[in-house]
Amino acid sequence: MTPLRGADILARSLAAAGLTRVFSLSGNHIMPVYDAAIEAKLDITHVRYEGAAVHMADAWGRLTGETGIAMLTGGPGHANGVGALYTALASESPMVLLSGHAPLNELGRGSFQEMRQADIAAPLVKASWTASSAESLGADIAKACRIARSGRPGPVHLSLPFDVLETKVADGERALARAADFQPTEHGIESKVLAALLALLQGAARPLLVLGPVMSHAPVAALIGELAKVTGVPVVCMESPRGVNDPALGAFAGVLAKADLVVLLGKQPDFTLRFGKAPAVAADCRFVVIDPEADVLQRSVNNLGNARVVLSAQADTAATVRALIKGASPKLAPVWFEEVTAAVAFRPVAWRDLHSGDAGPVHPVELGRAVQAILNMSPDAVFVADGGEIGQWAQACVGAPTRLINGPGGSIGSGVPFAFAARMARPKAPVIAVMGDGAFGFHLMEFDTAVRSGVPMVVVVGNDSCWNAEHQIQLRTYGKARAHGCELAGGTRYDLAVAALGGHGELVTRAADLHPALQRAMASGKPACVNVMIQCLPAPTVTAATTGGAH
Ligand SMILES: Cc1ncc(C[n+]2csc(CCOP(=O)(O)OP(=O)(O)O)c2C)c(N)n1
Ligand SMILES: [Mg+2]
Repeated sequence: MTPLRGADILARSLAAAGLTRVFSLSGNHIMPVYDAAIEAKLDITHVRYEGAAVHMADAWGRLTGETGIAMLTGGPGHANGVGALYTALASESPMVLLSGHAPLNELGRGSFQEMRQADIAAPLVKASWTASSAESLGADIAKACRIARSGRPGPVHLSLPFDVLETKVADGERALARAADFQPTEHGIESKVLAALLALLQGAARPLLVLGPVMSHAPVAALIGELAKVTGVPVVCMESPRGVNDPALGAFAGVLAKADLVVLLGKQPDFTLRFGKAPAVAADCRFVVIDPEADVLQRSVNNLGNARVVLSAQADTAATVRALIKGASPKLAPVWFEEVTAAVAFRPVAWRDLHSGDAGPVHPVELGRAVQAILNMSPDAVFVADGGEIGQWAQACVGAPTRLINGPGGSIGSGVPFAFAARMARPKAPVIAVMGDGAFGFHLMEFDTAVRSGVPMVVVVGNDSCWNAEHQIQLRTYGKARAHGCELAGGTRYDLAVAALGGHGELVTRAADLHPALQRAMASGKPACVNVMIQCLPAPTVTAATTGGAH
């Protein structure tokens, strides 16, 4: 019998499941876990602000398919971190937030940093609870990871009372969780539902398969192309709060309006799909709704109206996609398939030859072009986009097999922690983030984390000295004379700030210098910031009808 502390049971259970990467900011309540991490061989990345640890665990979850683990201290540490859970929830990212917590034997008596932590996290996660004993900590962490990866993936919170972490369990080995206890459950699509779905696809003239955000995660993203190929039905994965007008989907809105059957696989007919109402979707378009969660399924059917939903069923998204790939015989509607493919790939012709010249500032399209050239050199490159208008430009102009964006939650600021975690997950791959100057400021200090950890990601700042997305709202809604309060200091040298933290900095004021600056940043072997002075433009709206031509 080996006596183990609760903290050892937690740390060793995580290690048994291969979850050794922990993104953390220390604090009194979790120091027993830091101590237990030595024997358990957990690798702790110590960040500079709690929200960054949560964003890193989110990115880790999306990139690896493992549960990302963030660990914060109790009270204010927990409170600082929970906001970042919203991004993970909306992007269906499997992660667990572990937070230290006041000891159970002091609760209600004014304990240090005592707070109703599980209640605070509850609306932002799939499940949220406080561990009640050292004996059950192994089962708790396994359950948290199982919930995070089952059904619609998402974040889970577990609070860790200090006395629970410190209590010694006489037969500690017996309390450890095993790798199998962490495995998610899968809920596949019933064969008769699959048959009905395939028949509906065959019978439709202009069908569309629309997938929810989980299908953009790296371990399953390649299934999107396969699904389109095998079924012969156009497939779109939606993960932007700009919805049908997501510039990364080109002129998709135009073809969506023509569809006669829209199959939603884990995709909710929410604001991003204009609730499925005309004119975004034709009034007589029929819907199939497959969703992992019964309550979401019901809400989706209610949003669309019973009469328009010809088939609805509960099943996991990736499992359904796999079943479709296995069961489908190709549909022969090449004209429609080509029309949708061309619409999604469509970008205004004028962008192709767009050049701002030597005077600068750089046009966002030129910035995108230069980043794309670097990403193209490596098939496992990761592209991260964040920020307001520049984020939209970047997403319209840059593509990569692995892309991480702040997602349907629409919360800016995660780009630096995302890029850091991506480079950690893929130590040999180029990782380039494009961010706004506003968004960049949220987690600038994580360059210190990157320098300490030797993680050389490249972050390109589209510097327009402005919170431009909000400035554009002011211009559109209230007029130029009433646009105020959204300026940032002119031409801030973010590159020098990063260099001061021990990273590599590049300043770019004209397009011709972009490519060499990016190359130097990549070659530096350091975490790098390429600070690009850009034009302050509204985000692109891509519609085939108004732009005349495609490339
Ligand atoms: C957490 C969070 N805070 C505020 C906002 C509102 N918001 C969206 S875009 C934006 C401006 C971002 O500025 P920047 O990153 O410089 O990009 P730009 O629009 O200037 O290209 C703001 C404040 C948000 N979406 N998320
Ligand atoms: Mg800006």
